[in-house]
Amino acid sequence: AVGTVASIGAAAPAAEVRRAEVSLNQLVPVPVEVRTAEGAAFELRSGAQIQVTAGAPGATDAGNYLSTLLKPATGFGLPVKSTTADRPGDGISLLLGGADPRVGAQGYELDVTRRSVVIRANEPAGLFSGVQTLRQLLPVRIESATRQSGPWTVQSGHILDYPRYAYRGALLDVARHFFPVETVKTYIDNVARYKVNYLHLHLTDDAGWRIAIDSWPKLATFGGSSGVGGQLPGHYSKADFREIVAYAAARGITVVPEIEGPGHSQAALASYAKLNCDGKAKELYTGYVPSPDGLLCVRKAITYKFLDDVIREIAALTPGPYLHIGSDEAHSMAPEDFAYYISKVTPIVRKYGKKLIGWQEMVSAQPGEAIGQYWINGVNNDEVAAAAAKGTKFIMTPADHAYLDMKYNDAQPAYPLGNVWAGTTEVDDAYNWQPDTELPGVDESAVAGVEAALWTETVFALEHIEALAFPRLLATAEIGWSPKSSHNWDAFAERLAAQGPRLRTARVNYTRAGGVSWA
Ligand code: TNX
Repeated sequence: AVGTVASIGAAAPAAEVRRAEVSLNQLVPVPVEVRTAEGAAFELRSGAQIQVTAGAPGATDAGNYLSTLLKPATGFGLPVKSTTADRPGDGISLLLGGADPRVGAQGYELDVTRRSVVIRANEPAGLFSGVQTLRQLLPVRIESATRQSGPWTVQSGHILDYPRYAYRGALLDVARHFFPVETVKTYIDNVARYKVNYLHLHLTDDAGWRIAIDSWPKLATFGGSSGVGGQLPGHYSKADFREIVAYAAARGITVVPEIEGPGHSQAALASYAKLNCDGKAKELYTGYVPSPDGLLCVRKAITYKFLDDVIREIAALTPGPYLHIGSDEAHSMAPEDFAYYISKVTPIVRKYGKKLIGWQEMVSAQPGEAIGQYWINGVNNDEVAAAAAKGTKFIMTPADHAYLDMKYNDAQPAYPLGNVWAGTTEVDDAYNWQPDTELPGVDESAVAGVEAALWTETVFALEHIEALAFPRLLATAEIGWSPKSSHNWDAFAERLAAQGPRLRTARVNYTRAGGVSWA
């Protein structure tokens, strides 16, 4: 129903009163509390301003982001102005401080009346989330890159919203195949829509080293000169990486860099002979499965000089709190050697001021200060449960639900696009799980958050990334954000269907996956 016109009382100005096109009940992820109000919708008009709390750079950032999002389709100027008023007047306001304590550091309140939209949060993160909510409440054509006609309505009402988990990640593997900065930016743009707040970049693997390290330059120039199947070589300069970090931050997203070891390290071993136990450089690896020769030489001192240099340089490029050290699938390594490696790398990460995240294989060996990332059932369940009992927190990325590189179904062609080792994953498989019951011994108190992982052995281009990630990333995003009590496939599927036209208008190459009545 586009722009239904209702009449208002004789005392009111003789303006049209519009009804909104989008309901407050259509959001992904679904908010904690929604109250719709009867009556006129808010309408964004050409003279509108975005008022932000004065003296709060985070509010200005969120305001600038909102302004940038709304300009192309509306054609409006939407200047961002500082305000000291606690209750500013008409238009859109993004206010920092004084939100309901229940919304915490990442939540927000949204109040929409005929005259104004007010987003209030305690921290900038909450304003960024509120901006995404507001964006989804505007008509679908707000997503167009070219000017569209209004009216730009938002349904009146109140939303109080905050995440179930503080960490809601998206992993992008830029190591198996390298993706240019522009591709990463587009992915950031589109995961941000669903309140993802961490971008985990898998920067190194057997098939490629993708980030410039000044003290070990051949890692990038040689180690980055190939990829799986020999295809899509490349690496980020430090300036490129800083650009990604800044672009993400301007959308409320923190980058988590991953430097893999002790397995998945053949690109480094090929770049420097001295990193190898036998002093001979390995060949570049182009295989699809983990290289059997991709293990660092853990008893050699130079290995830790190398790691100290790399982690120092990566930490200096990373404003966020976390640094991921990999640690998966070093199965052929003796457990003492693996434990030795973890015991050496842990203090390096600490020394450079970062919190360590590692894949679940690490938990038996690390002293408890790190965050584990769960990805596979049946490898070390008991160790994971024991670590959780001692206080280790886990990011949950179960491969059979949250691996975006799995094929949707067997009807999909074998190549390219998608693995099957963890089974096929339709949208309902991506949605029907719970982080606190996925693994015995890992209950709600042990869950730091969730992450959807896009490995790229079979992925060559942005259109592939998008076809795999959308819509399944929305399932992980909703599990990570929305209250457990709201978890309901039918309700999700209905709201998800309404995202289709929005993604299409935004030129996101989503898959019209089965089980959803796509609009
Ligand atoms: C397992 S997840 C891996 C990745 C692969 C992925 C392919 C993890 C910690 N290891 O190296 O890319 O499967 O699905």
